[in-house]
Amino acid sequence: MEQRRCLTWRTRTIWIVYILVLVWKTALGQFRYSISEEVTEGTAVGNIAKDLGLDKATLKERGYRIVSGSAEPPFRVNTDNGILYVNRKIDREEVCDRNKMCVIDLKTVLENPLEVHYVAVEILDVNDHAPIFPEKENTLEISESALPGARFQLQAARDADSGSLSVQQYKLSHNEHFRLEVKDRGEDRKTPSLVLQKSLDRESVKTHVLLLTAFDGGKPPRSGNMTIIVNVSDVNDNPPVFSKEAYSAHLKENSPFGTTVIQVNATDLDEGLNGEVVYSFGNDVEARVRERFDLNPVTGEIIVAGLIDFEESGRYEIDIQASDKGAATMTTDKVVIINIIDVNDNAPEIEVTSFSHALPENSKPGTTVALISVKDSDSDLNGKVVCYVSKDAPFLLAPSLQSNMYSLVTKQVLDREQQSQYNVLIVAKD
Ligand SMILES: [Ca+2]
Ligand SMILES: [Ca+2]
Ligand SMILES: [Ca+2]
Ligand SMILES: [Ca+2]
Repeated sequence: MEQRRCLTWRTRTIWIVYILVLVWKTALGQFRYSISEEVTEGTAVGNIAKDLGLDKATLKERGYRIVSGSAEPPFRVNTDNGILYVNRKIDREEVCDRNKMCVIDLKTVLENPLEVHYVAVEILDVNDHAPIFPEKENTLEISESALPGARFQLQAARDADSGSLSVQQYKLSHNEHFRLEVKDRGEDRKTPSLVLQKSLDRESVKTHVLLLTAFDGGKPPRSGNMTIIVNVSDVNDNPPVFSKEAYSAHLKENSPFGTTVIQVNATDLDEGLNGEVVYSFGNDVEARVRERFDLNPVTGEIIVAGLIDFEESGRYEIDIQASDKGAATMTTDKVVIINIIDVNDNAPEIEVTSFSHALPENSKPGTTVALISVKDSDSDLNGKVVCYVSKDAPFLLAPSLQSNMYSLVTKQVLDREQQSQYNVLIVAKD
């Protein structure tokens, strides 16, 4: 009883294994062919008759066909010669996942009696795609204050082919400011980045144009390009610079209000507000200067705004500043020298110290009758004074040791009976 049950169990197991082997054999079919993608229609894939172990006549007699759901199957069998042919061009990238082995399974049947044979056709990749970037051009804005070592990730190129036929390396056109760094993230994902290796200066080069090239591993390799435009954005790193080392001007005293004395000019290499210049007086400029001069903040013109009197001040040294409008303002100082030119706006003044009593008529020639002093507030020639008296008068002016001092002396003996009084006119001229 025990023995019979054991026998039944063993028999059942043997049958199950036998059936499984049959199913496995049938299911896995047993031919495997391989062809390259993109081969022309009509390319032979394999000899079915031979691989089934049948001669052509038997194959044709029994009937052999591919059981396919698709309207336009990629393969066909010629039952006259038992060969499997390509029926249409096959694009590996269209029928398969990029990074998986590409196999097309065909279910075929041989009739009389009915047998199912699976045929696996592996589609081999060819390098029919070049790497391609998502965009032809990529624009980056990088501040000129970016430090060397700063990293800027770029878009990666894609290549529809698989494995070594997809993107393998990147190259960057030569540029002293940037180098390329490529991170390998596995599964054919390589990400390129720009790394700043030398500081940028917007004032020297505003735009850098780089060319990034991706290569696949084909023989020969195929490649794709992307233009990288780096726009260097400004920071306020330049102070205004005056166009002259020194500024000086001459101004006539009493010049009318609004007269332009001098125009200063400063430029700033930066961009926008960072490069816009305004002018102002320095903080230490005294009130008496501010009362006499205005400085136009936009044009840099110094304009007369008060009475300019040489006798009060012959020279002004004015501190001015040029500042940009950057957030962190940069300022440059300069001294403007204004020399005032004297004009003859003061008449000489005469002071007479004369005898308070009458002069005796017997006074000797050369007797001093009055002391004359002249002064003139102007300078140089405008302040030099000459004095004289009328030639007809019996008096003359004798210069004294002190400058601008004269003595009025008698020229001859006077006669009271002829003239008892003289009015002497003294003229002082600058
Ligand atoms: Ca490729
Ligand atoms: Ca391909
Ligand atoms: Ca600036
Ligand atoms: Ca700048």
